[in-house]
Amino acid sequence: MRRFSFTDSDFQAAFRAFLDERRGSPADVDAAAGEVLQAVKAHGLEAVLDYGRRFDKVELTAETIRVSPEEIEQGWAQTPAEVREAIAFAAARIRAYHSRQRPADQAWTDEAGVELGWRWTPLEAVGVYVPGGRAAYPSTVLMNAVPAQVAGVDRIAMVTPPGKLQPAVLAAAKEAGVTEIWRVGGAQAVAALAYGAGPIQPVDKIVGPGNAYVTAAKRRLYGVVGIDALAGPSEIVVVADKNNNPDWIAADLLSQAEHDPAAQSILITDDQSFAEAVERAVEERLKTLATGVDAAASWRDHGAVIIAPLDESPALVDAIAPEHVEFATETPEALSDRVRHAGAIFLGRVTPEAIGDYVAGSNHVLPTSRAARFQSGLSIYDFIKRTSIVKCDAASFAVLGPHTVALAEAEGLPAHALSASVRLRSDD
Ligand code: HSO
Ligand code: ZN
Repeated sequence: MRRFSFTDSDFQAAFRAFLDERRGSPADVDAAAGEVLQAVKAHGLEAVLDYGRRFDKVELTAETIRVSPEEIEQGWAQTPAEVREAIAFAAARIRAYHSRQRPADQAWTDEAGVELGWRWTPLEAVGVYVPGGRAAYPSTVLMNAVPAQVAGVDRIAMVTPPGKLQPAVLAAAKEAGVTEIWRVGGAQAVAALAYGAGPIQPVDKIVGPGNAYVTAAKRRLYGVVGIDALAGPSEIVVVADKNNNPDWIAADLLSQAEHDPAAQSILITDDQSFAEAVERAVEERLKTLATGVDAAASWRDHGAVIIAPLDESPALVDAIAPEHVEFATETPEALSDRVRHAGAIFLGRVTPEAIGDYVAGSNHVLPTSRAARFQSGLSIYDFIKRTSIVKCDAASFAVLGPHTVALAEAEGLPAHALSASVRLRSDD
C-alpha cells in the first residue's frame, strides 16, 4: 500500500506514476491465444475437445459438451433457498433497471421534406463467457444475460470451463432463461463462439469477463464478432470523511481487493488519524478473511491511501477514472456531481459498492483500467443496434440531389454523381 499526501511537493508526479503502473497480464498470453484461435478456426469441434483434454483434463463429446436441461434443473434444486431467492430478487431488479434503458425509435420529416429516422433492433445471437473456479459468479450470469434478454436477443449461448459447474451459476442461468450452456472455457470458448464449432453455432457478439487468455482472444476476434469491453482487474476508490466507521470503509476496500491480486483499492480522506484507523482495520480483517491471500496481495501491491482535502476528490477521481467510487460523506452529491470519469458512483454511508455488485439493479460489468474516460458499463445498448432510415420524394430529392452531385464530383466518384443526376434529369 502506498501513502500519498496532496500537500507533498511531488504529489502529482508520484501519483501519476502510481496510476501508470501495470497490473496483471503476462506478455506471452496474446500469442498463445492466437494459436488457439487458429486451431479452432481450422479444426472446429475437434480442436475444442482436444483443448478440453489438454488444459481441463476432461473427455467430452459433441453430445456431452452441452449441459443438459436436467443438469440445469439439478443446479437449481441444489442451490440453497435463500440464494435462489436472492438470485430472483437480483434478476427482477436488474430487469427493471435495464428495461428503462430501452430507447425509442424516431421518425420525422425535416424542412426539406425528407423523411428521416432510425430504428433499434436487437442482436440475433450473443455468447456469454462465465469464468470457472472462484470467479464463477452467479451475479455475473445475471448481469450479462438479463440485459441481453431485455434487449430482445433471440439466442443467448453461455460458455463456461468444464469441471464441476456451480449449482448457483446454473440457478442464475435458469432464472435468466439461458438454456444453451457449453462446457468450454479459455480462448477456445471465445473461438468456438466466434467461428462456430460442431454443435456450437456462431454468435454475433461475445460478452462477459474472463482471464487474460479470454480477453486476448476477444480482442483478436473483434471484427469477426462484436465484443463488450476488455475486462481488467476490479477497482474501487472510497472517498470518506472522518465521521465514518473505519471498519466499514476497510470492508469496502477489501471487497474489491479480494477479487484479484491485481485489483486496486484506493482511500481518499482528509483526516490522517482516520486513514490510520482504516489501515489498522484492513490489517485486522485480513487476518481472518478467507480470501485474505489475494486481498492482501492486492492491498500491498496496488492499494493506496491519499490524504487530500475532500474538495480535491472529484479531480483525483477523474484522474483515476475508476470502475467504482464511493462517496461516504455527509452530502455526497456535492462532490459526486463534479465527477466525470467513473463506471459507477455509490452515494452515502450505507451504500457500499457490494450492493451494486448484486442487487441495486445497475450493471456490475463496468469499465476498468481507466476506460471510464470513454466507456460505460454494460447495458442494453450493448445488445441493440441502430439502423438509419431515409426517404425522399421528388421535391425533397430536388433539394438534396444537386449537393450530392457536387460532393461526388469533388470526391472523384462519377457513379455516385450519376445516381443522383439521372434522377434529377428524369424529373424535368
Ligand atoms: N465487483 C465485480 C463484480 C462482482 N463482484 C461479482 C462480486 N461478484 C466487478 O468489478
Ligand atoms: Zn465485486
